Amino acid sequence: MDDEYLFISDCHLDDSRPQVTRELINFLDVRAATARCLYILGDLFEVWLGDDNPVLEFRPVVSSLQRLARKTDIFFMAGNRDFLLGQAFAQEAGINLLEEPHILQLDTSRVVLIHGDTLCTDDHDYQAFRSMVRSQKWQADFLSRPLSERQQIATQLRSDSANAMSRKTLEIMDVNPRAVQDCFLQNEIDTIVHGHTHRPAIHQYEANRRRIVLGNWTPEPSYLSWKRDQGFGLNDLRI
Ligand SMILES: [Mn+2]
Repeated sequence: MDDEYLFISDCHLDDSRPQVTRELINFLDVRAATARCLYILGDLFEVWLGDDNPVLEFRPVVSSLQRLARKTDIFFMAGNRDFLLGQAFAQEAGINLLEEPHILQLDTSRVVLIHGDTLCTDDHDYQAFRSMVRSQKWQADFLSRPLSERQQIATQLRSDSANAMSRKTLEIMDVNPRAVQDCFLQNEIDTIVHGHTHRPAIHQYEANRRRIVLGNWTPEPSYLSWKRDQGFGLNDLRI
């Protein structure tokens, strides 16, 4: 029981989907409470405008994280929607921020944890956008603006992204096979765990390598577990 590791991503919490928020709180309070570690690999929130923006709808999530943090080590890695989540929020919620990529040794497996968007290299527009918003200059400028203005910018960026996505093929928005191979080699690992693409699966490659894709929580909440002697398993939360 105490050596169990859990992984989730892409809950996309949003006040328009209170059911997902309730399911996450239940997961944190019950399922995750017996685990040793919980890794949240990005896009926990649909949008994050900065730690100074008090989102009342998410206060129960913060309380749950605080309760869980007394028993379970919680780690968070940013996604493409909540990359502005910072140290102030982490400290309050009792979670530890991780830089991407993060390497984890689980028994004989060397695992890399990433959000997953860096593997989608066929999406050139998105990669250019990512470089812009991940730069310190852009972030400092964005966070210096009043909340109302940040909200407007975020809404505009999201509608631009939705428009662009409607013109892209499914292949462009999935991982690039070459980027996957590079990820194995550069990090000298045998297992990649990531979210982002919303295509939960365990892919096997040559040389005993594998890529585990976490599911998105809308519409079906799910999580990945790892235990010594059992290995990895993708689990549906509603069963
Ligand atoms: Mn994502």
